[in-house]
Amino acid sequence: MRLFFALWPAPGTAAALALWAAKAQRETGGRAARAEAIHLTLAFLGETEDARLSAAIDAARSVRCAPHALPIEQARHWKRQSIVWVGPNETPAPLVALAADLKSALMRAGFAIEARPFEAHVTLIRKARAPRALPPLPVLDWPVDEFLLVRSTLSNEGSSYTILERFPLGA
Ligand code: 2AM
Repeated sequence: MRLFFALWPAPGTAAALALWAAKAQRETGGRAARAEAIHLTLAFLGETEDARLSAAIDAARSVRCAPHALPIEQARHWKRQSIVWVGPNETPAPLVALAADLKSALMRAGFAIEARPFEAHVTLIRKARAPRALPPLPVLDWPVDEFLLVRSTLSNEGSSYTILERFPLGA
């Protein structure tokens, strides 16, 4: 199974982001994310044996984090990855801690998590050319009160995602 941990926006926020992505895509070409596929990756496990699923769930259950908000304040194009993403100007401290604690717990459980630092970003367009300008972002509300373990299935139409487990954040 191809697995990752992520934050998922509420349907209204996802719809607003998808609408923005469709507008931005006129500038950049490429493939805009479907509303139901929009997420922020916290930790990417990649191909994982079925037998290791419960170890990943136990590791995630050990993580503590206060609920907070994810501000969506900037939209950027990354040339190297050819993506357009949106995210906060500065990653909120609780989210930095959540990603770091999750990564540590997963590593202690024997998962090989990549060393590259966490950069909170929500990919909205893939295979995107550099835009002259991106449309202004709408005002969005993305409360972070849980994180998810998600299975990614690749197909010709792109990735589809199945939520395997939810981890509520407590105070
Ligand atoms: P991306 O949006 O920056 O491409 C599901 O595939 C999620 O996991 C995507 O959000 C993707 O991030 C991330 N992802 C895919 N492959 C990855 C990898 N090899 N390392 C880290 N994150 C990855």
